[in-house]
Amino acid sequence: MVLPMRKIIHIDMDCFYAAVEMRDNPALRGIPIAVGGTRDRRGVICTSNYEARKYGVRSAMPTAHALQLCPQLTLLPVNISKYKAVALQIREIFYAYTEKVEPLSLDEAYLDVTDCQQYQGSATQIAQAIRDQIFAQQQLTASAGVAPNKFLAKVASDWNKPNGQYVIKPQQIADFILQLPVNKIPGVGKVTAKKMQELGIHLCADLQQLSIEQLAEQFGVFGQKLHDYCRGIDQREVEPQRERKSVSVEETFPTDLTNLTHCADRIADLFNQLVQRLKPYSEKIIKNQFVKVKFNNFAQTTAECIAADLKLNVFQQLCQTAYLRYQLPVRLLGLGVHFRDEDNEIKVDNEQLALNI
Ligand code: TTP
Ligand code: MG
Repeated sequence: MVLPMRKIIHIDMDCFYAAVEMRDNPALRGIPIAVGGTRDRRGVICTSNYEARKYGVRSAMPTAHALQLCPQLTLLPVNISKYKAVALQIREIFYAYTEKVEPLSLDEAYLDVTDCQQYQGSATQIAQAIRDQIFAQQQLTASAGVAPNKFLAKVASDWNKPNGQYVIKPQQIADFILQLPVNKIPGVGKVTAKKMQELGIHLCADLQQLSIEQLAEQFGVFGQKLHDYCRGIDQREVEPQRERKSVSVEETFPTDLTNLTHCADRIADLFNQLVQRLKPYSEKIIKNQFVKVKFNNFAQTTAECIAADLKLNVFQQLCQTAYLRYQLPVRLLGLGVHFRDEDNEIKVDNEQLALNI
C-alpha cells in the first residue's frame, strides 16, 4: 500500500489565554499569573504562564490548590470573547497558506500544506513564516510541529515549546518513534496508558513488539490503529472547518499611506487578492462586504455594506467612508466579505467554545 505523503503543520499558541492577558497588561509580565475561576466559586485554572508553572500551577487544577502552591499567584477572570477574537485573527493568517485548516480549539490547529506553493512548498519555512506573522500581528508566540502526518506534527509542536518549532522528516520517523512514550499516541488516555504500563509497555518501541493479533486481543478494535501509530503511521486527513463565516485579506504597510489616493491604489491590489481567496467559495452567498482601516494612532474602523456582487468600486467607496472618519495616515487596510447563513455557524462556534472552557 502506498501511503499519501502529506505535509502537516500543527500550530499551538504558547500559554494562550495567559499570553493574551500579559500582552494587554505589561504589569502581568514576569510574575506568576493564571486565568481561571475564583477559589470561592470553586473555580479551576484554565492556563498559567511559565512563572506560575514553576510552582506547579497547571490547567484544570482547582484554583484553591493553585493558590496553595503559589500564594502570590495573580488570578485573572476568563475573557473568552477576547481570546476568541484573537483566535479568529490568527486563523486568517493560516488561510493565507491553505484552505485545509482544522482548528482543534481556540489556540490549536492542523494545516495541510501539501499543495501550498509559497516558500517553494517548504513546510518548515511556511511554519516559520506563520509564527513570525502571528508575532508581528498579535505580539504572541506560537510553537509549531511539521511532519508527514497529524500525530507526529502534534507531538513535534511540543518538542521546542515555547516559541519554537520542530520538524520530523519522513526518513526520521522510524528512529523518532522508537523513544516516544505511548501516552503521546492519539486515543491513548489515562486508562489505556495504565494498562500498557502494567504490560511493561512504555514506549512505541515496546508496542512495536506486539503483533496485530496481540494488539487486538489487548485493546480491541483500537489495536489496528495502535499498530500503525506505534510505527509513526497516521492516515487521518486534516478536516477543514466546514463553514467559513468570512474571508478577508489585509496588509500592514511599511510606511503609512498619507492620502486617499494612495489608499485607493492599495485597495485595487487587495481587491484582486480577495477575489483569488474567494475562488474556493464560489457556491457561497456573500451577505456583506467591509473595509477595515487602521490609522497611525492605532485607531481602527470598519465600514461595511450589504452587497452580494464583488465590485472594486464598492470597496473604494467603503474605504473612503472609513478614511474620512479619522483622516490620519493609514497603517493597515483590510478587505473582506461575510457569508450568509451565519446563524448556523454561530451555533457551531458556541458548541466549540463550550468544549474549550
Ligand atoms: P493549551 O494549548 O493546552 O495550553 P496553553 O496554550 O495555555 O499552554 P501551552 O504553552 O502549554 O500550549 O490550551 C490552550 C488554551 O485552552 C489555554 O490557554 C486555556 C484553555 N484551556 C482550558 O480552558 N482548560 C484546560 O484544561 C486546558 C488544557 C486549556
Ligand atoms: Mg497552547
